[in-house]
Parts: sequence; C-alpha cells; structure tokens
Amino acid sequence: MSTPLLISTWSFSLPIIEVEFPKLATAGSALDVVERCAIAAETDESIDSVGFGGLPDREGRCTFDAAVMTSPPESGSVCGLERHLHPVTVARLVMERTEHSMLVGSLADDFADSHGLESSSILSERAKAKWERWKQSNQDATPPAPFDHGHGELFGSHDTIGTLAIDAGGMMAGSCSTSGMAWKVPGRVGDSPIIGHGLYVDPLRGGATGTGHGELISGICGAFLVVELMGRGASPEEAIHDTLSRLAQCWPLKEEHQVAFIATTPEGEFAGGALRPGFKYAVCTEHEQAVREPDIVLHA
Ligand code: SD4
Repeated sequence: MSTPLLISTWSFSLPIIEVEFPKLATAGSALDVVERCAIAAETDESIDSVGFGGLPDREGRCTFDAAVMTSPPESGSVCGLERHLHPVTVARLVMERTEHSMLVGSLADDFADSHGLESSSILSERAKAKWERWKQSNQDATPPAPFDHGHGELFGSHDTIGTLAIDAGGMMAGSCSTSGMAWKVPGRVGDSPIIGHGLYVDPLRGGATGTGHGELISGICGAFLVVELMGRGASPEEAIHDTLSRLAQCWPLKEEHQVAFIATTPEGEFAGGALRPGFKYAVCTEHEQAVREPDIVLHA
C-alpha cells in the first residue's frame, strides 16, 4: 500500500483535487483521477487557458492540447483538437486504444468521433468576445504580440492544468491540458502534449509536469529533465531547481517569461518551483489540503 498523493498546478486546481483525492485512498486509480481533474478544469469556463473558455489563436480559432502518462510505454496525447471539449479523454484513448502516442489536428478529432465522443463548438462566447477586443487593438501590429495572454497576467490565477497522482496501490499517473498560448500563431503547439516536455511519468524515477511558456520548457525537455534528475538521486526540489537553472542558462530570458514545475518521487516526496514569483500549486495528502507557495523561485 502507498500513501496517496494528488498535486496540481495553480491555485484554481485546489477545489478540483479536493473532490478527487478521497478516491485515491479507496478504489480509484491514479489514471482515472488525473483524467477527471483535467476534465473538471476543461469544463470550467472561467479558466481561460484550459478547455471551454480557453482563449483562441490570432485568427479566433480555439485549439486544445493534452496528454496523459503512467510510464514510458504508456502515454497518449493530442494536439490541436478543434471539435472536442475534453482533450484529456482523447489523449487517454490514444494511450489505451492505439499503439501510438500522439495524434494531431482534425484527424485527432476524427479519431475522437470514431470512439463515440461527441463533437461540439469549443470556443466560448466570452473567449470570442475577448479575441474580438484583442483583434481590434492589435490589428495594425505586425506581427501582433505573440505571447500576451490577453488579460495581461499570463501567470495570474489561471493557466495550464498539470496534475500528478499516486494511488493507494502505488500507481503513478499524470495529466496535462491546455488551450495553449492566447493569440498564438495558428498551428502552434506548446510543451503540454509533448511527452517529456510538459509531462513525464516514470514509475521508477518519479513524475513531473510543467506550466508556462511552452517554448522554453520544450527547449530543455523540461519534465523529462526533472524526472531524470530525481532518478539520479536529486530531491524533487533540487531537480526542479536544477532544471530551472538549466533553462535560465540556455535562454535569454525576458521579463515576462515564466515557467513552473511540480514533481513527485515514486514514494510521494514532492515539490513545486518556478522561474519567477506568482506560481502556486495545490496539494492533497492525508495530512494537508492546501494551496502552496513554490518551494523554489529561481529569480525571486
Ligand atoms: C503552452 N505551457 O502551450 C502551455 C500552456 C501555456 O499559457 O503556456 N498557457 O505553452
């Protein structure tokens, strides 16, 4: 028997993981729980960077990316879904019903159709109205600001949801779901659905998931690096610190750049850390249900 753990990026995820945590101690599998956590965020229209309510690309088209993983041979992901509200479920179908690990674009939507998932409009009226306002004020800019999240606070309370769980049976699972950068160039895919970038789970070494500027995370295979460092003996805090330091060494960082990771060992020792202040993460254990400040902020 293992001690259950459920951790997730950003404070908005606490109410979600509080509902799901008790299931880890009973019969619930870590995989079911991380899928349901992502579904809850995808359903909440007030979260403008995940699922319904997510902000669109610069042409006003919304696309979703997601991934799930339980081990190196067991992962699934989708990029650029345009017609299905729960990309995490499509990612799980890729993992469980195919021999592949990633499907993209309209063909991934067709795959979801073929498994009976209902097609739907994924751009909310509120997100469309925000895009229209953005378009109005950016129409003369060439090119328009690529990484502005629209509300001027990329790392406010809402961003990509990344979740890691360990259930009572010792299974570890992770999920990640996002609508990506607001106003992105159509076709852009960030780190979240790429295994080893936004999410990595290895039952022998640990799990990690990232949030923030996907291009920066991808440039250093962020989630893989955190897990690899833990596998070589680093604590989660040290592994996140060294990964963020590597990133800071490689990139000419701009003031608005932010990246954060959460990570756990197979035994459930966990940490969260960020490049800059503003990041928080949510934790549920047998002793604690709380929003935590990051254990490390590289540029405090
Ligand atoms: C991405 N890391 O697509 C994700 C999500 C994100 O603002 O940055 N959202 O790069």
